[in-house]
Amino acid sequence: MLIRNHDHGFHHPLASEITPAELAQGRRKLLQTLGKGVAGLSLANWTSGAVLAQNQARPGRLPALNHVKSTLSGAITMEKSTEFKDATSYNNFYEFGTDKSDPARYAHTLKTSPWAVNIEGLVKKPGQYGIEDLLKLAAMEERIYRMRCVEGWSMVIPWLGYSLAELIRRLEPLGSAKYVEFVTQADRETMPGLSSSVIDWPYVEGLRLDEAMHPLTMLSFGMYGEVLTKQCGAPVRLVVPWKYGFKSSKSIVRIRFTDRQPTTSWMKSAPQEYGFYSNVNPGVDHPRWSQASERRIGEDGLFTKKRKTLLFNGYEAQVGQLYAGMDLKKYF
Ligand SMILES: Nc1nc2c(c(=O)[nH]1)N[C@H]1C(S)=C(S)[C@@H](COP(=O)(O)O)O[C@H]1N2
Ligand SMILES: [Mo]
Repeated sequence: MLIRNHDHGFHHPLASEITPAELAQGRRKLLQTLGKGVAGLSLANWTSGAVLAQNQARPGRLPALNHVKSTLSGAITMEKSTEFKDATSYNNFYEFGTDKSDPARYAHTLKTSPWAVNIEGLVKKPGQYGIEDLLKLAAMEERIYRMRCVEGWSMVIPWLGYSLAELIRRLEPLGSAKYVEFVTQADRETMPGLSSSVIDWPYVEGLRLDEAMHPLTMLSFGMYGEVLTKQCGAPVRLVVPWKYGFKSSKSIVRIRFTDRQPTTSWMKSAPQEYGFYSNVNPGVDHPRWSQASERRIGEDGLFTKKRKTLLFNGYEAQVGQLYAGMDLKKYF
């Protein structure tokens, strides 16, 4: 599971993999693009000029997003960030296949423009919100979060976005709203993984309203200073750093406020393995493996001693109160 295959043909080559000739060509393209103005940036045709930084799209890379460093407690870990190439080549995005290298190989077909998120259910301001408006809704911050996948690997990612609470507050949830459901893109034309029935598509996730409103919960549009790569959930995804990775739904198209706990895709396919909460907890094992330790992608080899997993993935000081008095073995 942890042996990585580096021979997987990127569709957005990394700067380090580009030859001098390609570099020169890329520079020419960039100059042409700059001549046309921001609107001419093909990679960024889904995003708005307002949030793009001055000096865009290094050859072979995605357009930059203007941002400030977050001052939120717990938003910056001092641990070293995972290499961009590792964070974008070892992924879970079942809509493009179940192999860790499938998203990097196949997600280029994902159509991110036009894109809108439908807001539904128990809110005063439902409706369709275009990605351009969501990008401008609140100050874009960089937050460096520790992430932990249920399968035992972890990463450190510099995300760009803002607290989901910024959006939720503006939508004015009704008093009866207790949960938020996130539904993601499911398009047979562009997502080859949908032909498999591992998941009852579309991929659905959910949070309790107070978890969704917690300042650490992010609506993310970018990573490493740039717009999100497709394999990482472009153009907009959730980031919930104290929960296992599968709670962070990618390529969101619908957000629904409800009074009942949503039935998530993973609860449907294996309820005894994946609970609604799925808080990172070294003391609660997955039925088929231990959750006590982890390997950091790109840093820990197969024979390195594993790292100890932390309760709430190390964010206990920030989020522990949300679960005061709850039996975490029962509500796993
Ligand atoms: N739509 C969608 N979102 C998804 C998934 C998926 O298969 N489909 N996989 C989840 C899982 S299991 C993990 S670990 C994270 C992985 O995010 P990353 O590839 O950016 O590390 O995305 C989550 N979000
Ligand atoms: Mo995961």
